Amino acid sequence: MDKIRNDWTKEEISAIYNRPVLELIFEAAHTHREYHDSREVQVCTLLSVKTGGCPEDCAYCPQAARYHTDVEVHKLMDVEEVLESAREAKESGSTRFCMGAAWREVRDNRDFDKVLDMVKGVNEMGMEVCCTLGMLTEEQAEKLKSAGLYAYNHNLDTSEEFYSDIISTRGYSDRLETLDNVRKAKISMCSGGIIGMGESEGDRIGMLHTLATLPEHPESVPVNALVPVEGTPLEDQEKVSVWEMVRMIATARLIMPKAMVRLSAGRVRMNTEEQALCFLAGANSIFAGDKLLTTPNPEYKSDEEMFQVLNLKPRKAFKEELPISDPA
Ligand code: SAM
Ligand code: DTB
Ligand code: SF4
Repeated sequence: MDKIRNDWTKEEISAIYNRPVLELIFEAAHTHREYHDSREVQVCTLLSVKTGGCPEDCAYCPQAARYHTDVEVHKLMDVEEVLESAREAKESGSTRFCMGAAWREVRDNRDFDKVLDMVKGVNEMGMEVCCTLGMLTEEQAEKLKSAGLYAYNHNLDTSEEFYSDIISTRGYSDRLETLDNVRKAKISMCSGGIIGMGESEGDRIGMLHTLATLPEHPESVPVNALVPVEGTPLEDQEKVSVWEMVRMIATARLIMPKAMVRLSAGRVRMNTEEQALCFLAGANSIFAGDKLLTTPNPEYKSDEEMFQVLNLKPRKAFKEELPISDPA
């Protein structure tokens, strides 16, 4: 097993990304089997606990207040309602429950206290609790940790160079600062990005480079394909080819071998064969349930069928994210 490296250069990452695709898949599949049980895929559930009306201008996002999309604004949900959803997710086989809020940043107010109660409640159910709430201070990260938060999702989305083409209301360094606060609070880090926003190959490599050269790799790296939403500036972006998803996933797998690589948004436009290639390339997690935060996702039933066809099984909660000793 090769040493985990944090000193990747962009040239090295680019050479991996550009390998002949079948070779790239083969190598990523090999590394995947060294570090993970390749028959297992973690099933996670998302819930938008506070929807729409966001002051940020992220060009991909249906929840930004300034774009006219079909998303209806909804204030922060009640704790009980959220816990009920988490129970249902658990019953359907999810082991990670991720609560998203359309906030620019967390504020120290009653809504945050409510989120802390949600975290506590979901943690008590024995699921990995994740939140994605925007920017966090170190103190807020510590409060979330004390309430039982397992992971925090905060995506870099793209490269530092392309970032300002997509978002003007905050900078790349703000993103990195929150990730640092998450690390300091010893919360598991989930950070990845989106492809299909008009970025170059260099931007994709740049984002992977930033993630893979952090002092510690994120434990979880979501790879999203843009879901173009009417009313957003990116509504007319073309669908990315499966080979681009495969290259992103395989490269992430090879340079951050221990991370969970999540085949996130965009699955509604992929068939089973295309998703199978992503699993072969090293993806080992999906979001289940017919909705992501606000956009459609495959139905439980079709994912169940896919798991059967591909002989995949849902991964248990809190499983050690380390090498398996006996891959029998
Ligand atoms: N407001 C918080 C933030 O921006 O960090 C949390 C919620 S935000 C919706 C979480 C992530 O969803 C974004 O960072 C982005 O990567 C992803 N996302 C949002 N809209 C998307 C879309 N249309 N297609 C693909 N991914 C999307
Ligand atoms: C991530 O990288 N993808 C998920 C999760 N983290 C929060 C969100 C995808 C959202 C897609 C757009 C929507 O449904 O609103
Ligand atoms: Fe707001 Fe997050 Fe959407 Fe950006 S991605 S507009 S911060 S909800």
